[in-house]
Amino acid sequence: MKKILPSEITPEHVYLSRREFLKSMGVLGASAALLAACGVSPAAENVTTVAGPTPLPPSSNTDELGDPLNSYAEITNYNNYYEFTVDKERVAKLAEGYPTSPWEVKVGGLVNNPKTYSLDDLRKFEIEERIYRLRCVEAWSMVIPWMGFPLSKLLAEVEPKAGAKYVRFETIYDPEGMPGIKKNPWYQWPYIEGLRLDEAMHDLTILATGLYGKDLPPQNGAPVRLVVPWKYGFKSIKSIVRIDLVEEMPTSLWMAAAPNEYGFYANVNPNVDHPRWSQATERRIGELGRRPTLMFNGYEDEVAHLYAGMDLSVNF
Ligand SMILES: Nc1nc2c(c(=O)[nH]1)N[C@H]1C(S)=C(S)[C@@H](COP(=O)(O)O)O[C@H]1N2
Ligand SMILES: [Mo]
Repeated sequence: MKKILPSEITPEHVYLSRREFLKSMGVLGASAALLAACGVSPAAENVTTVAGPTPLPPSSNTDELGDPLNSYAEITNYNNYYEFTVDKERVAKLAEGYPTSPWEVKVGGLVNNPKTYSLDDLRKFEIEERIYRLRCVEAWSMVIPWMGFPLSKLLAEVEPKAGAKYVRFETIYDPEGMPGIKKNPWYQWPYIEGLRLDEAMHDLTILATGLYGKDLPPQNGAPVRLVVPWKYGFKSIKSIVRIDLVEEMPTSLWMAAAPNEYGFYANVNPNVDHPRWSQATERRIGELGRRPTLMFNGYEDEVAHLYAGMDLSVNF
């Protein structure tokens, strides 16, 4: 099994000492032009930037395949977050200032130690950097330096009972604060997602609380969202308020909306087309042309064993 490169995982103390180092170099607070000149912040093209905080440089300019990170501006201005709007370039503006503190994540269901996590409780987990590809089912992709911690650490604290087979995640339901909910009433809100327990326990599966070394902005799912890099992006549910261990396979918002188009597993697979478009290639944001889509989004060595014996063209 392929190991995750050390460059993909930076414990917080290493991260913070990098920050101190950069501060001493006078890099922090420097202009975007200087950061770009240092080669740490690839310039965004075709993206209108909502004024935001200056990103901290991540530990590497590329993912483990050598592909460059997307810029902070790209990652925070081209979003899918239907609770706000279906227009990817307007999510940032509409989500600006959305209150994400205080916040609680209720973890329960089939567990021995149900617990409600405050933001302070979540901050007690050791934060790691994870540079992951995000491949949307719509066939665009980005490389994103997330900050977060393995979901398995949180699940270990609550102790799933023997009967727990799946994990069900729920996004905040706030029709007054999130204009897309009322504008798109045909969806079954709140946004729901699910994982099999072994997928949830896999080390690649994280709860992300930041990106580019900063707290997540609202448009990316603040204050805490799931990231499952080998699955289509819609599995990576944002702004989570509930996590339940359950016996039955949860029905996600997308399964309820279009079961023939969006399955429970939703593993990235270039050989199984969406009924309305090919999944063989993708458009990497910031690049011209298209690139081939990789099986399991390039994480095949790490995760293929989870699906041994399953027909992935049927269990999509
Ligand atoms: N609650 C919620 N989570 C969500 C979505 C959404 O509309 N609502 N969109 C999903 C989709 S389709 C994708 S591709 C990713 C996009 O994450 P990003 O905007 O941080 O790149 O979020 C996923 N999580
Ligand atoms: Mo997506």
